[in-house]
Amino acid sequence: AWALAAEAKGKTDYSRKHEKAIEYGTAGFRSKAVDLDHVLYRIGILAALRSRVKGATIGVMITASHNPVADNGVKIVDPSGEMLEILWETIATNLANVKDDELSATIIQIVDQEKIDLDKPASVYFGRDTRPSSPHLSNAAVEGSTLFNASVKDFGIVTTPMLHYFVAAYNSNNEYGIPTAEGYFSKLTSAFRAFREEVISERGPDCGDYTPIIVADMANGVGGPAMEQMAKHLKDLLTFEFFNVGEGELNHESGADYVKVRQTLPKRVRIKSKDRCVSFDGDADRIVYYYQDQSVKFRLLDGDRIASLVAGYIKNLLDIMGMELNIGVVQTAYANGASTKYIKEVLQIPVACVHTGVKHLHHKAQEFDIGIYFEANGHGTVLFSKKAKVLIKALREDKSCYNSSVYRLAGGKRSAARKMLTFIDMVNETTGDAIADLLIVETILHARAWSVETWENCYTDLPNRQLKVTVKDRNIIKVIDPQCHIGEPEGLQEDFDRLIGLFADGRAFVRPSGTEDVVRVYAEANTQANADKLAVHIAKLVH
Ligand code: NG1
Ligand code: ZN
Repeated sequence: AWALAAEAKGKTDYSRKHEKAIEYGTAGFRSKAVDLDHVLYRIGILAALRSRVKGATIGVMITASHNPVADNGVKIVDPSGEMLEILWETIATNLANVKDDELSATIIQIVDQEKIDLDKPASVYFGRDTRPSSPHLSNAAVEGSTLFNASVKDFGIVTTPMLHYFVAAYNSNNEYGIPTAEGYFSKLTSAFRAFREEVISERGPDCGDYTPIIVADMANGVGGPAMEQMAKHLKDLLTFEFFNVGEGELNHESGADYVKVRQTLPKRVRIKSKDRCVSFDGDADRIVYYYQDQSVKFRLLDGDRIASLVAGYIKNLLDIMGMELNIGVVQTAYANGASTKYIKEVLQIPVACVHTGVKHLHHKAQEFDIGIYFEANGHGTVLFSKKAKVLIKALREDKSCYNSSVYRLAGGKRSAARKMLTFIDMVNETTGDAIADLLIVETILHARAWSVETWENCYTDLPNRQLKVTVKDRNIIKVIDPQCHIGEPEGLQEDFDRLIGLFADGRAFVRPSGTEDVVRVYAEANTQANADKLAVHIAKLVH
């Protein structure tokens, strides 16, 4: 171990060239790409160690998602496709920040502390987004893993959720799926096709207000090539018109984050009134829907809408199946208040609120038999417990109804069970996945025979505004709960409360971002002008 650790230190290409500290945050490490050489190299080493601890393949994804093109980042994917365990986030932060001459000792410390046997095999899967800096950073990480004798498989340019899927599929001995791009597309699209056939065999081909045409803004990220492949599989069922598929700068004036935060159309997209449009983010783990109404007003259907749509439909299938499963929706403070109210009061489904950060939502959703989690920004998925899967499968196989007078009813139950099972195959249970989520939304809209407007009519969003404030040290702000009440600086929450009290339906909070050097401000109120005003006043209190 000492020999390897000493050799690790010797790689001068990947020496630490600056003193800036970096933290494994809500989405791994993120920073300016030029500052990341040593971080990627060290993460490559750490992934090789982690693989030995878990006795499984580990993933390393090089991306900075929706951030500008000059940024980059990296995150580790654990064996079942989930985010890196929290304890190891600290280990990763420490390893990324030590001085070059402390590197060997730090590696040895991890090896000792975690009782890692370096003679055991290790295996690491790599993926990266379309950033110009990604190939170089990927090489740095691959070198780190190879030095520590890991076998390495580089999937090249793939979406973040695809890499999560590859890791989960491989470690499940192909039970979750085949760990190749073709395996991924074929799993999702076969399920999509099977679901449609089930609906059409029941109802006939008439799908009411649903139209199978989608305008898709790919933000010049990995979603472009991936979606073009996916679309080929489904060309008889869905028609896509793609924009921002690689000709321009990544995430520039386009993509899910731009559309959501600015509440406006992406640039370089041609749409007609009522076209159903989607935007992905740069690594295709987020999706938002939108359209332009007759008065050319922009209408957004964000992650909260997707959660409501999915939760309502699943609850409906459960009712048909007569199955009592514990279903819940998980949101963060960024969820629109109207969506929370709708899910609780109209759908009668419990809603949990957790701290921002995908891992918090994912963990909470695992507590339900069916846990639906979405961030307002469009990142989310649906998780099904083992128990749920077993019960639904048993119902699908239930033949008792063949001889009974309740044939029709039982047939309906079995059909709902078949739908649920194909639905499970269509979601990416490892993480939010723009492609899988698009297929889910299209499936439900088609099954319900809804247009995008019918979907939007479920509830009316409370007007809201998000702002960013740059401060000297964003971490002096400490939030104490998922609703983002302020613990420190003392007295700030009281100032907020006084201000919020002046606005009808007012709600507002701030928190330090985990991915950018800013404090984020969110405000909601009865009118757009009031939401804007509240956000600006809150921002002033933070400055
Ligand atoms: P930060 O920068 O910590 O707000 C953003 C999103 C998170 C999450 C991470 C990536 C908002 C307000 N924040 O984090 O929800 O998606 O990126 O995991 O959308
Ligand atoms: Zn992303």
